[in-house]
Amino acid sequence: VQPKSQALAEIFRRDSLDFLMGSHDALSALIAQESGFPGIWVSGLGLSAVNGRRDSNELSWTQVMERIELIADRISVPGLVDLDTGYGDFNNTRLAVRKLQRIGVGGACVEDKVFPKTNSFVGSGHQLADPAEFCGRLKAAKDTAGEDVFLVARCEALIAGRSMMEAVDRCGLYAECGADAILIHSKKTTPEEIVGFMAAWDGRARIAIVPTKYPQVPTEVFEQAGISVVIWANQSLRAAIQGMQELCAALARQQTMRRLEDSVASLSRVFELTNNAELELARELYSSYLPDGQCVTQYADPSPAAPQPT
Ligand code: SPV
Ligand code: MG
Repeated sequence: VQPKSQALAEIFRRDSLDFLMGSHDALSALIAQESGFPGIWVSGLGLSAVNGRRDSNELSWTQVMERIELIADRISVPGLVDLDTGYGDFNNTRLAVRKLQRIGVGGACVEDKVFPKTNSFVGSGHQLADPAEFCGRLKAAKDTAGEDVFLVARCEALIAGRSMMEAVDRCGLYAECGADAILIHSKKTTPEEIVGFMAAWDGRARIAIVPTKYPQVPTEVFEQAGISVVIWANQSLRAAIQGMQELCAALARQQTMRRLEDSVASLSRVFELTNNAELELARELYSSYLPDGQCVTQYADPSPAAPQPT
């Protein structure tokens, strides 16, 4: 089997525009895979939100890694993990990337802000990392995991209100430090910033975007600008919230499932997603097994009778 890091590299290398679907747990990742997406984005916002936490590094490192492992265990497509800032300095970043290498999920995305992170769409005046310090994080990540983890450097310069020149400069540096691709983020509702970046970018590395704040922009605009990968970071999370909210509100009102049953997934769909059929097959194979020609000799049970309660 092709390593997932290579599969991710191929997605970025292709000339056609590709899409990574956001996930926040194994179930959403499985649904994304089943829908035909060639890879998934493991969203930091999503992992936090489904646990009722803010996207401010409130989940511990081990809590995040446990969840990533559960996701990676169930999917065959590669996952690009949102590693936020790398959880600290170069040392924290390389340890996190080494863990992803062992999990074998595919890729890591590290952003040029400081720990604890702030979601790009929350507040203003975001503190950018010193470029050389961030480059150290990238170099440490690359030196640690090499080709085993596809490394994406995420630039938050435009989010922090810095100039286009600074954004392009930073991304150039990040590519030189060994980033396999660049994610350029924008919170504008129109495509000018992203298109402007692409016009100024020298193509040193492939570019990914996260069009959360500019959903009205047609995909052809991204294609013509030369973007390689679009990440639908949180659409699945928001769809799940909407679905649960609508069901809960209706059921609280109606106090019966009579008119609602058809609006939710069936239990058999749940069992299909968790692949219960495989367990049935495995049970037939393994729940009782003897090699050909072998039999079990029956012996008398020498254990004393259990004492009776008085
Ligand atoms: C995430 O999904 O956690 C992201 C993308 O980082 S965004 O929230 O759009 O910044
Ligand atoms: Mg994030």
